[in-house]
Amino acid sequence: MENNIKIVMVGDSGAGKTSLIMSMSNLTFPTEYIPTVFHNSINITHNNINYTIRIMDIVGHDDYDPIIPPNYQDNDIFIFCASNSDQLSSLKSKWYIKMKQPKNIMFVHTKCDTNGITDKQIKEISQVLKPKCIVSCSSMLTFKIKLLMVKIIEQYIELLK
Ligand SMILES: Nc1nc2c(ncn2[C@@H]2O[C@H](COP(=O)(O)OP(=O)(O)OP(=O)(O)O)[C@@H](O)[C@H]2O)c(=O)[nH]1
Ligand SMILES: [Mg+2]
Repeated sequence: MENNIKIVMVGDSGAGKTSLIMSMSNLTFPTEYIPTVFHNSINITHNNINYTIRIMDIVGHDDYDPIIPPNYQDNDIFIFCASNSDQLSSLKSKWYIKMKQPKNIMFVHTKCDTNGITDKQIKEISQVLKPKCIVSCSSMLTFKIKLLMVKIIEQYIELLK
């Protein structure tokens, strides 16, 4: 059986989406700024099972119209990213609506090394997004990046049930 996990990265410009993908791909931190819309593929083995995580990176800048992947399916996982209050607000007011209120959301508190979001704020946003899971991580420190990947796989397995 092919285990293709499809991910859509969502969030404002500067939320750290591309850095997160790079960090998951290489477990290193990119030093160049890369504004991006691209597909990325990560192979990972977990409990002796091979998975391919296919990630669609969405550019967060207002100059670009955010695009919902044309081949969007119900079992895609949407990773909603924010590293500060403003980005958190637009997840609610902009992205959640633009993405058509997806069901399978994982909330990722990016750049957790900067302490830009409080536990209280995470609780508040969770009431709106109703994420299946919440991970605070730092691409820069490669902190909890592996955990995030495991959570993605667990979420995928859950969706297959
Ligand atoms: N301190 C810190 N900075 C980070 C971290 N991750 C990303 N950054 C910085 O945040 C900035 C934005 O990161 P990107 O990954 O390009 O953000 P993005 O969400 O892809 O932005 P767009 O492509 O414009 O939508 C860059 O300057 C990164 O170096 C982190 O974990 N900690
Ligand atoms: Mg980017």
